Amino acid sequence: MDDDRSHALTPNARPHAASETIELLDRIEDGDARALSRAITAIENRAPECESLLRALYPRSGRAAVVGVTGSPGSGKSTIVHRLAAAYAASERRVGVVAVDPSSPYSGGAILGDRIRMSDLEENPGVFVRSMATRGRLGGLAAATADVVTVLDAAGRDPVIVETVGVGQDEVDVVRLAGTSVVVLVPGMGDDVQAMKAGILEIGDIFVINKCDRPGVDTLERALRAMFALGESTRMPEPPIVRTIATDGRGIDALRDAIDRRAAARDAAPGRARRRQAARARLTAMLEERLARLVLDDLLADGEFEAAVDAVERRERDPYSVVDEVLGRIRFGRPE
Ligand SMILES: Nc1nc2c(ncn2[C@@H]2O[C@H](COP(=O)(O)OP(=O)(O)O)[C@@H](O)[C@H]2O)c(=O)[nH]1
Ligand SMILES: [Mg+2]
Repeated sequence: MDDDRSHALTPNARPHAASETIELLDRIEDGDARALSRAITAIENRAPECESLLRALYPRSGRAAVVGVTGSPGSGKSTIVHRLAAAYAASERRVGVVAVDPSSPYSGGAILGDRIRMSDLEENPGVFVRSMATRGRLGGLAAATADVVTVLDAAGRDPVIVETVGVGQDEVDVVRLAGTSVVVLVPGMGDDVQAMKAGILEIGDIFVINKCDRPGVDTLERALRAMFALGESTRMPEPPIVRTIATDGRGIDALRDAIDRRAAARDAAPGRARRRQAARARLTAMLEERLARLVLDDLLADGEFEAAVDAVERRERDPYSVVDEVLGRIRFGRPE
């Protein structure tokens, strides 16, 4: 067979692979769930063959409302996403759900307490659910999530709802990819402070106060409004605050309305600014991932990274010179 490297430079060099890709592409566009699954698995594994597929799918994406749902663990994101997806599916929308939450019950991993079961959602033909593994990933989470969203979008899923824990830069990067971000807070936990810390407040388009069956709802709403008033002028108009009790579905229709209103206004100035931000976040995420892969896969010898970790931990080396030395190989390592 021909050399993989030359193939990478000339994407159409193997007509066989190309026709396979075209077939998968057609099936994805037809809404074939098996084809979707296959493509997403390839993306998750960062399989090289998924790249030509993504290149072809990208221009066909951009129609779906991409909704990020973020908030602390246990705030009720999965329950909300479940209700929301079911509500859209009930009105003939074909919904995509991506869970980027390591503790998410979609993943089938350890399920805490009475967390909602997602199996009925997975059996809903109008809803395609997929979870993303977050462990052991180096820099690629946001990029991989963006690719999965692209596939679902091109497959006609609309909305595409992404659940993610709002902690850590990786997660914030994921949220930035969404056209609309929903921040879930719960009363009585000093949430105002939590939200500020994560930098989530600035990127929230819609705020949900979930667990409104608990005390402290008014206090939280006042704290939120006070923070909007303090914010920059970019917060005009103030983002809507929706009260929900996700466990019994209360407020989900109002949340859906708020999401749809934003989606309808996507060509207004804030929507355009957000799309530009999303494109920027996407390019940044992809550059970070590619660079990390280049360094870890191509520049470092086997075991070299762990050896450097040991040396830095023992203070035998400093991380600055390690990074300088490794990046130096990009400049000097190129063939003439
Ligand atoms: N009391 C109450 N519990 C809720 C509500 N929404 C979700 N929960 C519960 O909160 C827990 C965490 O919910 P989950 O959706 O898994 O949260 P996630 O970690 O943010 O995805 C579960 O036990 C839910 O049943 C609500 O509105 N009121
Ligand atoms: Mg969850």
